[in-house]
Parts: sequence; structure tokens; C-alpha cells
Amino acid sequence: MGSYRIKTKGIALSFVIFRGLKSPNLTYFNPNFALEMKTILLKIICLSLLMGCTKEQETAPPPINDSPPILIQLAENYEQLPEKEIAKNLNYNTYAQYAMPTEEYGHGVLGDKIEAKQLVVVVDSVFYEYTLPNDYVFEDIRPRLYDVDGDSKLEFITIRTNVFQGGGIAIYKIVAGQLIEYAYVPEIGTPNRWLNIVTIADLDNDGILELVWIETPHIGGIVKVAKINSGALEVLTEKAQYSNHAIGERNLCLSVLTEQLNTKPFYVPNQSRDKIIGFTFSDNELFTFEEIPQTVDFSKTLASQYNFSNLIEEVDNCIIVN
Ligand SMILES: [Ca+2]
Ligand SMILES: [Ca+2]
Repeated sequence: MGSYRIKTKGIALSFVIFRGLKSPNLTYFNPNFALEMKTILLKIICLSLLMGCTKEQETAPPPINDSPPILIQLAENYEQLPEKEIAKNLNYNTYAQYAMPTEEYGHGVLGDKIEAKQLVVVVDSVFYEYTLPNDYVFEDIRPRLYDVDGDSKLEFITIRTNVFQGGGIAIYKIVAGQLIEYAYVPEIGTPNRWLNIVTIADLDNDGILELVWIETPHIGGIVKVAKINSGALEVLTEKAQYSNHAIGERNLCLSVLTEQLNTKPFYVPNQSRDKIIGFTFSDNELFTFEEIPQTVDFSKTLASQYNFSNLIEEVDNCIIVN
């Protein structure tokens, strides 16, 4: 508004003076003077217009936020994995991705032999980084976001491998402004052995979340369950001959969680891929809830291959890259 007023006043003032000089008396009295005054007035008009434009530029409102969006910063300021996957919560205030690609581990079960050395997390626009020590890689595609300790803040669940000990699981948490390790599943104990997470949920309604995974899903896969607390997680029960991954696939989404009859059955394919098995967990044991005879395509999500009852959506636990 300020710039508009100045520009208008400048034009109006010039117009009044110009009209005065056009009067017959002044022109008759001294033509040269009138000509000079015209030139001066033209300069005044131009100057007035220029002042108006300049003032308009000066008063333009500053940009609300001059930082690039978080997703662009994560992509441009870090070297990502080939999949370029970024986890984000529904409120768009928490993000996580893997960075620092490395080829120091030649296992190659996730479509290439490129794994990650670094976990990058953003919470409320603050960036946190956790770089693994020697001999460790994230053998994973995208971190999972979950509030595992009930403090209303998300933790970051990763598949972390030791190049001599094989796959394990590590959960990271922000404590006192630092991204630190909160809990872990010890590595399998043999190199080139991997595991894939099945679900994270309070399966037995005791108020503590369970973590379920399948160890060595390519060779005799063992479903294992642990309650999530800080430190090393203790396996409570296990059952063999199931699978939720095929070698070379970037589809980690071969399990579903449902809610039925006050329980939370989860489903995974069997090792021979011709059945889908539903399990419940109670009294620290796994029970077969349902057997569905169906051939499973390991390149597609399990949820897309069967009409499960009361499926619980778990976007962050369902990782597939085509
Ligand atoms: Ca939490
Ligand atoms: Ca529980």
C-alpha cells in the first residue's frame, strides 16, 4: 500500500505542474522557459515512476521459509541408496533414510551389493546422523518409524548387519539431542545370513510391543518374537519353515497384521510358498491361527494377494521398491 501511494502522488504532482505550463500565458511569456520546464517535468515524472517501482521492491514481503523442503535436503545433502527411499510419518515432522552407500559387504540379497553406513533422521526440522562403525552396514532399504516405548516420540527400526556375524536388528532413539542405539537383536552369527522384520505390535495386549522377524527367510526361515525393551532383545519363542523374502527382491512386504476376535494375528507365507499361515502370540508362545492354501508371489505384497480380514495398515512396515 505504501508503494502505491508514493507512485500515485508522484504522477499526480507532475500532472498538475504540467497542466500549469500548458497555459497560454506562460507559453507566450517565455517559450524557452516553457521548453526547459517540460524537460524538467518529464525527468520528474520518470523519477517519480522509478521511485514507485523501487519502493515496491523494497516493501515486498520476505519469503516465509527460505530453506528447501526436508525431502529435497535429504536427497541433495546426502548420498542415498539406489532406492532413494525416505520414511515419513503422517504428520510430516519425522523423516528417516539411509545414506553413505558402501560395497564393503558383498551379500547382495536386496537387489544389489550396495548397503548403507549411515542413518539420517529429521525430527521437527532438526537433522540427526548416526554413522556405523567399521564392519557394520544397514542391510535394508528404508528405516521403519514406530513409537516402541510409548513416549509419543518415534523410534527408528533398522536391519543392521555385521559383515562377519550376519544380520541383526537395531532400534535407534533420540535422547538428549543425540541419535543413539536403544535396543538390538544380536546378529545371527554367520556372515551372509539375513533377516526380515514381520511386524511390530502389542500382539498379546500386555502393553509392551512385540517385535517379530524371520531369521534366514531364504533357508528354513525361523519366525522369532521378542518384547521390545532397551538393550538386547530376548527371543521368547520361534517356529521354523516360513519366509517373507526372496533373494534379490526389493519387496520386504510379505507379512500382514490383522485384528480379529480381540487378538492380532499376523500372516506370513510358508517356506514352500504354497500356504499363508496366520499366527497369534500369547503366554510367550506362537500359535497357528489359520492356514490358507495359496501360492504366494514373492515379488508382490502379501496384502495384495489375499483378502485378509480386518487388515491393520502399517505403511512404514511395508517396504517394497519396484
Ligand atoms: Ca518412543
Ligand atoms: Ca505385548
